[in-house]
Amino acid sequence: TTDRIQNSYLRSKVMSADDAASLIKSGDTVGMSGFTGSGYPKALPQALAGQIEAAHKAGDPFKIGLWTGASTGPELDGALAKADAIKYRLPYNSDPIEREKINRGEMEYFDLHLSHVAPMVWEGFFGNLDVAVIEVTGVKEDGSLIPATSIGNNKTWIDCADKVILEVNDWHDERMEGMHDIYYGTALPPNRVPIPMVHANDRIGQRTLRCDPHKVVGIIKTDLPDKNAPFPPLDDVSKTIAGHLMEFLKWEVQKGRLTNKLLPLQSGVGNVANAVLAGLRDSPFHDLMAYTEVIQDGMMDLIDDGKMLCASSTAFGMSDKAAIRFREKLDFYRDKIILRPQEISNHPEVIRRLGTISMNGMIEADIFGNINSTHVMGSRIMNGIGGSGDFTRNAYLSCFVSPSIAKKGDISTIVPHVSHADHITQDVQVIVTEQGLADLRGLSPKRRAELIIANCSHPDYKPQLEDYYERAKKNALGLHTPMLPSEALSWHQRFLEKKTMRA
Ligand code: 0RQ
Repeated sequence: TTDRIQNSYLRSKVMSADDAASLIKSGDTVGMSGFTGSGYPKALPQALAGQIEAAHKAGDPFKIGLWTGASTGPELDGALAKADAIKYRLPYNSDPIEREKINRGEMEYFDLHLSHVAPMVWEGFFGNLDVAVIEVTGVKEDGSLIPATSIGNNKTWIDCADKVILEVNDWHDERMEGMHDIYYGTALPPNRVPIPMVHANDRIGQRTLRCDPHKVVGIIKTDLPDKNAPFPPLDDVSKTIAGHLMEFLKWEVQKGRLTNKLLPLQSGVGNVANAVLAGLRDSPFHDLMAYTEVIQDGMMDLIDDGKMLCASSTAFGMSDKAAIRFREKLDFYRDKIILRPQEISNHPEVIRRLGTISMNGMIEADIFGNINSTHVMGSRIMNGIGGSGDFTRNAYLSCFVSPSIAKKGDISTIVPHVSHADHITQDVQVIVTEQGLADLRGLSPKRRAELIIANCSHPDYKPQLEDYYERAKKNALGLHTPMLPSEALSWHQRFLEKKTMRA
């Protein structure tokens, strides 16, 4: 990979992963690249994990703080969590080992809106960033960096960190150069100015990341693949949910509130979201755009079909198959895909201006339309809020999709009251399960409850919800949002005691 490092000064910084890892000290806060299974460093975190394990054996309680874009791969989060190397983590995680450690109380985790991370780091809210570890495709002669398959917070880590370590990864296709759009116009209050973006496919920045060469203390050469997770075949429940949403969007077109080009789409992670994208393939909609944070298989299919003109994102989240296709057809995709820093891909101002249609998964919804995206039974973190809050509050249409039951029917995802609130009722416009869709726009809490119970709840739980709601209407203190505090979380308590929410 030497020729991928075109700057001769930086070429002199090439070293082994072990040597680079030894530049990180106990107590350091490290900002690493990575968003979903894309563009995260792979060699250094594993070397660092080995060194930290050895330090622990020698009685040294070595730990670091770890900041990223979002979730990463097993070579990063998995390896460091396994080595008990992380004291503090932000802003999003989906690694199973790390999840266990967080839920056992062995690791501190701070979950925040993905668009907030970069500005809050700049504002100094989280303290000093000691080291940035960034995977890139190449280094240009002027020292600027060609990004890889995700941007995430890389710009901010490189700008804010005292030291920078690079992983130049040969596995990434050099032809990706030009797909990135790095905007350097953000500033802190009171000096902020509007972000000059009015279409999802506007380019407002530059193709490469700036980096002061004198901050670079080490470069590692690798050829390790991203971790692309397979998508299982679409199941009937997901297809039914997608079908309800397609009908709804067609109705919006009929009403004249949308055209067949819709508005820029944001789609969350997971199978249901992928099924919704698949549903768009056989729909009358065309000339679609995406303004999202993860480009997954379903979106690539839409671009291949000619249904989608452009997708703006901060990362890929592809299956192995889609990753191969991406390489084969990279010249075709180059002007149709734009990767941006996550403070721009998820920026509330831009999302509000473009008017996105956002579709995200959920853990549970309550009968008034509050959404829990993050916690099982109120206390066990699943992943994090990710970008769902950035998009939900600011979208033109904010939708949540989920099967109406989980864990073989022992859990109803429609409950009297959410056990944790991530998205409040005022932000949530549409809820869809395989049972049906509730369009909540303009409805008072009581009308929302009637519609959610009638359209979205599973038949096994509908009578139970109706019973609760009828009693709440009789006995609640106020009849604006009829709620019985002593019973509101009783379904969750029943599950904890009896392993089922069924009465
Ligand atoms: O667990 O795999 O052990 O069976 O949760 O559930 O139904 O497969 O749905 O993959 O879409 O995930 C909210 C977690 C949904 C996701 C969440 C269990 C269920 C299963 C997964 P098993 P499904 P999904 C852009 C936007 C927040 C971040 C976000 C998420 C597992 O969508 O992380 O939106 N969202 N980002 O059995 C107990 C319930 C449950 C439940 C589901 N009520 N109680 N367990 N499960 N409902 C992307 C980024 O920000 C990067």
